Formats: sequence, structure tokens, C-alpha cells
Amino acid sequence: MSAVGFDVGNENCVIAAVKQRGIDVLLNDESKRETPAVVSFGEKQRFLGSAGAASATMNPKSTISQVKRLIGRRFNQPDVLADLRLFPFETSEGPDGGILIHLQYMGERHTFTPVQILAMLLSHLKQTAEKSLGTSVSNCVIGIPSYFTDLQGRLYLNAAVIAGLKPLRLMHECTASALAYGIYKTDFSSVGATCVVFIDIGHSDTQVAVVSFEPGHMKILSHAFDCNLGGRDFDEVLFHHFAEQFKNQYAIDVYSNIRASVRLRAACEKLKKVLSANAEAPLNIECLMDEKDVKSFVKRDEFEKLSSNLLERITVPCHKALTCAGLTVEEIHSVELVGSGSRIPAISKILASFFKREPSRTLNSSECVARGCALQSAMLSPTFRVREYEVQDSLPFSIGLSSDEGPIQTLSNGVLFPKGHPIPSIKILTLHRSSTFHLEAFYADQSELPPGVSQKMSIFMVGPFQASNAKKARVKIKAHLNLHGIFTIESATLFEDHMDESVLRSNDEMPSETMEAESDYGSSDTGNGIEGRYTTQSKPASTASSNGIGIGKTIRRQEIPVSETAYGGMEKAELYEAREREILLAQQDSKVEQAKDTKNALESYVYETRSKILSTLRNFATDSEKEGISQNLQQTEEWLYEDGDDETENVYNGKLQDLKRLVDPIENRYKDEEARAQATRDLFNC
Ligand code: ATP
Ligand code: K
Ligand code: MG
Repeated sequence: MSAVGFDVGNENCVIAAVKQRGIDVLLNDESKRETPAVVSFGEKQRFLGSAGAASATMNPKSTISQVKRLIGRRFNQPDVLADLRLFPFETSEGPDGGILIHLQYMGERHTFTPVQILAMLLSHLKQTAEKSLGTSVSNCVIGIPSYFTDLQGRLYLNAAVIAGLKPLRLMHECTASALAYGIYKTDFSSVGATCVVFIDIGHSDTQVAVVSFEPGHMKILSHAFDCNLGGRDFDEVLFHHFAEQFKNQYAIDVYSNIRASVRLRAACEKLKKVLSANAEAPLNIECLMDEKDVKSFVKRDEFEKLSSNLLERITVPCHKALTCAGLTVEEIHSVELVGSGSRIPAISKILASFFKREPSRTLNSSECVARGCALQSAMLSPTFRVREYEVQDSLPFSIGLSSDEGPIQTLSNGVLFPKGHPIPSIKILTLHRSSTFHLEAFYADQSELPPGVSQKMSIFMVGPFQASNAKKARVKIKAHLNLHGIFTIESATLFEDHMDESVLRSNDEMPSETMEAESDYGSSDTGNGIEGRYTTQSKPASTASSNGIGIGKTIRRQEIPVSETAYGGMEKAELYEAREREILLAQQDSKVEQAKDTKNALESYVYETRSKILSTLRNFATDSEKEGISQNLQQTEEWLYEDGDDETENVYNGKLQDLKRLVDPIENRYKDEEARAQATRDLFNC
């Protein structure tokens, strides 16, 4: 058994697994610890991960990357459009306002949603993990950015279903890093909390979390982010710099050529990395455009000047996170820098001056998210015994709930779960309803959300049901902020008071409603400001009767079905269809892979047999047998290079069997003779 964690990055993915002894990062097919988040559609099969990245410059229009950023986004948002303009693949607006990706594959035009592409990637990571571990993998924990909305979380779960994975938890990336940091830490003070700031600068985003550690317990105090600031933005600065330079220097317009843009971007990324370790770096690209070779260089100082706007922006989420946590820099024990985008030296410099201390790099900056996810996966899996350790995350955006009859207010500011509320949590609400009704969850504060993100979340239908006595009916709703951070109405129960006839005669007054205090499971926060007809109650009432108010009163209890629809979410049928389609695509890939493997096997058989016929098998075959085999080997070899270059597994296998029918009898004679000789040796040796 193993517990697996996946860090799906905008650029790089990492898989970690908790094994009997400690956590390992699993290697991919190319023995690498990081797998590019790329899916490329070739002529006859898909190439995923490292293989996909290899085709990025050859086949840019059918090579899809950076899909993480597109999940659950609307096509028509300015920041989405800005992203899409930079991507070499074709996109359009879907009927629901989402993003559609178009590409050529196997001679046809195909359309996929970002969720489907993500599913391909997850499926590839699953396979990689399975190969490495030698077992099937389904349960897992997957990292997500802290600025992901409810919808994005739901769509990640959908992608996991399409890929055949079962996430035990979607975990905020900084929370995962914090877990990987905190669980083994022993040098924290044993009295009071130790507060640490985690800053993850990735490919396209910057996330900051302030975390408090106590023995056996960690708690996220705040999350902050800039979802449009990461390593790629620094590449873009260099890209523009050189693109402008080359206009004058070489009279080429790189912007107008997809292939040249892809190549210059890739070269700028390399250059940026060189600048992290050197004071200056050269840029040389052969035949970039119009058959022109380009040459240039840049100094680190100049690069820092060009990217000064970006560098300044890094402290903004740091400031926000501290303010939200109610802490000053002096109260911070350490500042932990993770994510490969943070390797630019100027970033450490600016953070050092903001926090008045050097940021530390205690964690492996590219692996800590996956390691934290793997740890959490082990903690949630019954087959692992991990140290007792509580991970309490924090809700990034306030959630409100309204019904067909108006807002449901449980806190004075009109919010059901405020920003910063612990994840997971449950709240029980009591509503006075006697027939089917709707609830709508929404983000209560637009200013907390990333730009362009809708406040709409999901609609819940509570019903169908009909109470027998409208005046006496109450519905208890269990509102759940689940382990994934997703808001659901977990259950609804109808309670109806019924008076015993004999008691009714002696007591015509009906008992009045009780108003009970709100309770949060998993937090000490108690709301007030209960308004109007809505009450919240601490525990679901049992079916029982006598509560001391009216003797003879019985409460009838009935579970009511709840169905939910997320704005922009996937319907069951769509999900089913996507799963079927993914299976077909995977079958095509493995068909092609198997044909390749069998072809290779046939090729090696030809070479091995040719040399054996001249050596070990020489004395066990007649001349005419040798003649026949040699001829056949020759023909097969020629066929492999011509007509048989691109055949099915069956055809290759057929050829292989034909050859074996000729060679096996000779092989057997040789083996018999070997066995006889061995027996003789054994006899004389003892
Ligand atoms: P995200 O977290 O945004 O989803 P990710 O996890 O894929 O993305 P990382 O792998 O943490 O991102 O970081 C990738 C970024 O780090 C790229 O922009 C890459 O160019 C940059 N990077 C990697 N090595 C260096 C280096 N030595 N110097 C500067 N930048 C680097
Ligand atoms: K990563
Ligand atoms: Mg990352």
C-alpha cells in the first residue's frame, strides 16, 4: 500500500508517495522528478508529460500546456483572454461561456475542455505512479491553489473522476508545504504557537500563507495571493525585450510567427535561469525566423530593472497575508520560500527587506507540495499509521447563502461562512418551510475574489417534500464546508410537531419555537445576529419527543432529498461521456504503444537470431535450415524498413511467431544438449 500526493503545477507536476519508510518523490518514464504539465496530440497517439513537452516546438498548435489556469474560467475575462493570446493552440468560447480548446488529431478536428485536458494529465500521473509503485493507485490527495473557487475545486474532482482517481482531499498548495514542514519539526517552542510565512512562487502565481504551529496541530491563519504573478511573467519581460530588439537588429517580427514565439519564449526561460546563477547570460537562437540566426545577451542588473514592476508586486500578497493574520513581521518565526519561480535572486532580496530577515529555504522548493499531499493522503488513509497531527485550513473567500425568500443571515455581516473560517466545518440551520424550496450559495464579497471571478456558486433544491401541517414544519439543513473546501448542503431533514390528542384537549397552546445558538463543528467561533425566521441549532434533534416544553408532543422526522447544480459545473451525463472518451483515447495510445513495443521485439529477435545462428546454434541446425532462417531474417528486416514500418501489434506478432516456428526446434536441440552436458558435469563433480 502507498499513499500518493500529486502537485499539478501550471508548468511542472510532482508525484510523491509515503511508503513504509518515509516519503519518496516518484520518478517518471525519463527518470525525472518533475513531469511537464503538457499534453501533445501527435499523428496517431497522444504524448503526455515529458514526451508531450518534447513536441512543443515541433507541433505547437496541438500541444496543450498551462491548463491549470484555465479550469473553471470564463472565456471572456480580460486576464483569460490575455493568457489565451499567448498560447499557440486555438481556443473559443463554449456555449456556457467557458473555454474550448481546438486541435487536429488523427486527421480530424477535436474539441476539448480544460477539464478534459487536466484529466489526461492526471491520468498520466496516475499511470506514472502505478508503474513506479507496482500497484494500482486511486486514492490520493491533489494540490490546488488557495485562490481556487468552489467551481474550480468541483471541476478538479470531475477531472479526477475522468482519470479514474479518487481524491481524499483537495489541499491548498501552501497548506501542503506547511504540513511537509511542520510534521517533523521539533525545534518549535513548546509553549504557544510558532508562526511561519510560506511563499510559493510558481510558474504563473504567487501564494502566501501564514501558518501557526503547535505540537500536534497546525492552523492556517491566512491565505493571500497574486494569481497573475509567477516565473513566466519574468520570461515575458525578457521576451518583449528581445522581440523589440530583434525588430531593429534583424528586421524580424517574432510576434507574428507562432513557432518563433514559442522558441524565443523557451530561450528566455533558459536565459532567466542562467541569470539566477550568473551576472550575465547569452542568447543564441539559430534560424529563429526568415532564416536568420539571432544573438544577444543580457546582464542581471538589466533584467532586474526590466522586471522591477513584477518584483515590487511580490510584497503585496505578503502584506495582505500578515494583515489578515493580525501579525507583524516581528511576530514571524521564519519566512519559507518555495516554488521554483522564487529562485530569482532579486526575489529573495526584496523579501528580505520586507520581512527584515533572509527568507529560508528549509523545504525542497519544487517537491514540498507533493510531499505534503502524500503525507495528508497517508493521514487520511486507514492503512497508514501517521503521527497524530491536525491540519486546519482556512476558507479563502466568504460564502453567503440565500433562499427563494431572501438572504439567510447567520452572522451579523450576512455571511454564512466568513473568509478565514476553518475547513472543514458544518453548520446546522433551521428554516421554517413546508414544501420544496431552493437555496443559493454565493461569494459574499467580490473584493476578496481574484479579478473576473463570478460571485455565483451553486443552487440547491431541497425537495420534493410537502409537510402535512405548514405551521408546524421546520427543515434542518446541514451546510458543509467539506474537506476539499467545497460548499455543499449535505442533508435536509423535515421536523413536524404532532400533538397527542388527549394532551391537546388539556393544553391548547402550541409550544413556541426554540432559538438555539449556532455551532460550528471544528471551530470555536460562535456567530450571533440570528435574524428573522431563521434559526440555527447546535445539533440535529433526535426523533424523540418530550423536550420539557409540552408533554405529549411528538416530532415526526423525514429526510428530504437535496440536489445541487454548480454554475459552470459538469452534468452527470457530460462527466460520463468525458470518462468514456478518455478511455477510448487511452486505448488508442496503448494500441500504438503496444504496436511499437512488438515491433521493437521483432526487430531485436531478428538481430539476436542472426548472431545466434553464427554462434551458439551453429552446430544444431542443418545447412538448409540455416539457409531458410537467414532468408527469412533478411526478408523480415527489409519488410520492417519498408511496408512493415507502421503496422499493428497483431501483424508484428504474426511475423515474430513465424520466425519462432523456424528457430524454436533448433533452439530446443541446443537446450537439450546443454542440459545433458550439465547433468554429466554434475555427476562427475560430486
Ligand atoms: P504553479 O505553482 O504556478 O502552478 P508550477 O508549480 O509548475 O506552477 P514551479 O515548478 O514551482 O511552478 O516553478 C516554475 C517556474 O520556475 C518557471 O517559470 C521556471 O522558469 C522557474 N524557474 C525554475 N528554475 C529557475 C531558476 N533557477 N531561476 C529562476 N527561475 C526558475
Ligand atoms: K510544481
Ligand atoms: Mg506550484
